[in-house]
Amino acid sequence: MILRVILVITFWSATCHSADNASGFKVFRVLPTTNQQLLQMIRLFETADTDRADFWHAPSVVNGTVDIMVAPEHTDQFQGYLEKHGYTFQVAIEDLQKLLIEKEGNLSTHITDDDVFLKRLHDDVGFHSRLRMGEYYSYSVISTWLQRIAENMSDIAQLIKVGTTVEGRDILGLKFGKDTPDKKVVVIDAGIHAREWAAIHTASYFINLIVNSRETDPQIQNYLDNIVLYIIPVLNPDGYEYTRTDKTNPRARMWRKSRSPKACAFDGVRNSCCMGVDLNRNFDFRFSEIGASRYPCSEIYHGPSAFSEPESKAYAQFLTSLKGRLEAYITLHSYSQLWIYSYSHRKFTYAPDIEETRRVAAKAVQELGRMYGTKYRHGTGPEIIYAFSGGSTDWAKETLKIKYSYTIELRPGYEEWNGFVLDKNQLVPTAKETWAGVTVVLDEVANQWKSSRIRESELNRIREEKCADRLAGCAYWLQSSPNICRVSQSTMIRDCAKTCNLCHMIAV
Ligand code: 0X9
Ligand code: ZN
Repeated sequence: MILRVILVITFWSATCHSADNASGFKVFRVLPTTNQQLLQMIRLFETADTDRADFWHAPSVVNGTVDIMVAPEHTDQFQGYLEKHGYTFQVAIEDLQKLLIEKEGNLSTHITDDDVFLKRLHDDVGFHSRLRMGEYYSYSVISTWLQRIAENMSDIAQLIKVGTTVEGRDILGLKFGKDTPDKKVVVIDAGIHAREWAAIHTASYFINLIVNSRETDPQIQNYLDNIVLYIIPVLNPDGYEYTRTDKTNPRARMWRKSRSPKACAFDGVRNSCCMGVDLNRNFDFRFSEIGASRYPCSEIYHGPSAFSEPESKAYAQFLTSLKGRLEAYITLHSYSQLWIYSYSHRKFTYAPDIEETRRVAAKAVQELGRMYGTKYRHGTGPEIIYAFSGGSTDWAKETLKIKYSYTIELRPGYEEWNGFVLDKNQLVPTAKETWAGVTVVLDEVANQWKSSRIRESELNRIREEKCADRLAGCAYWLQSSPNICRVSQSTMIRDCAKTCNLCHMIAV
């Protein structure tokens, strides 16, 4: 605590806020070369105001790069601080706003439905099912699209509402496949972090692929027949819409959290009040223990208590309602090219089925890389990136005992410094290769279910064969003591299975 206070004083004292200034944002790439520097960076990560220093790449290991976006009015001070403490660093982006204008500034802000939905040729009902990929869309366009799919393809897709956000938006998704109570369920989401647009695009691409290839692609048909698949493309629509309010202003475009009302905390120097909670720190898994902040102005603010936020609370309830059937849960983030599994709070802490988890992750990463050669690493959080608690996949793994629970960090790689503004021409390849990885998980679930069904029908066939009375007096016994099948069940399965209607219980 004392260290935290000192840090805040030495670094941020006597600064004034001019929150409207969007030019002059810099991104620093810092290299902590000693344990002490690493610890100092971690403390800064946990205490810094997003308004001043926003960590794009959290500190993880000694000699591992840390990328920090710093607001214009603090860049000199921050650079002085780094120099004073002997850090190795470089300014990776001199003027972030300039870069955003170059990359995203010419995006049209008023897209009409005709621009967005590609009309199907010879489509009599005028159903617009296809979203033009390689673009970003408002939440209202995405919502309309989901509704249209559900209305026009009710045989395979159903609109679901997971909950309502702080600002009153519906968190919508689609449920694919015919539901029967014995089918296994897979849930895929994206956009829990507002600025991770490539993840939202990837989830949308998955939906687009399913609705438009369902008649031609046997693999998609296999999924629709054998699993129930939910896709929720934007878990944090309030945050996402906020990032779209000014795409070339880093303060808006780089927003990560939800948009919950202001909360305040005294950090040793002043009482700071800020909006938003990092929803991926708000789940009830080792809440607030590590890699999360109690300061509302931090970008990793965990909120006042576990599931304090309507978004995470509703989502946890939704996932819990699938308990027992939920076989895989995948959450899409960006960036670093990582396939992460549980647990994240401490090194070498695994669920009992870690071998299977790892096997499927390794296969998925391999399959993903086969498409364009993109290299992913897999492992638990602290093994390959950093430790943190309160995340959705860890909560799901521990509480719901989900077999495959994965966080995927999409392109670009860790070493890139502008991962949140992925080049547009990378969007579709990113989504395609991710789908290739995800199909490994989907295949596991679908095939396991299929083979369990085959096994079950084979067992029934054998039972049918074996279904006979071993003794001649079964009918007579049943007549004279009507409860005998129930009372002496195990004997009767052996001797009078047919007469007692107990064939389904024959051990094979
Ligand atoms: O920190 C997060 O919530 C995620 N990373 S992101 O850059 N998209 O914000 C997930 C990190 C997963 N890593 C660990 N399990 N430590
Ligand atoms: Zn994220």
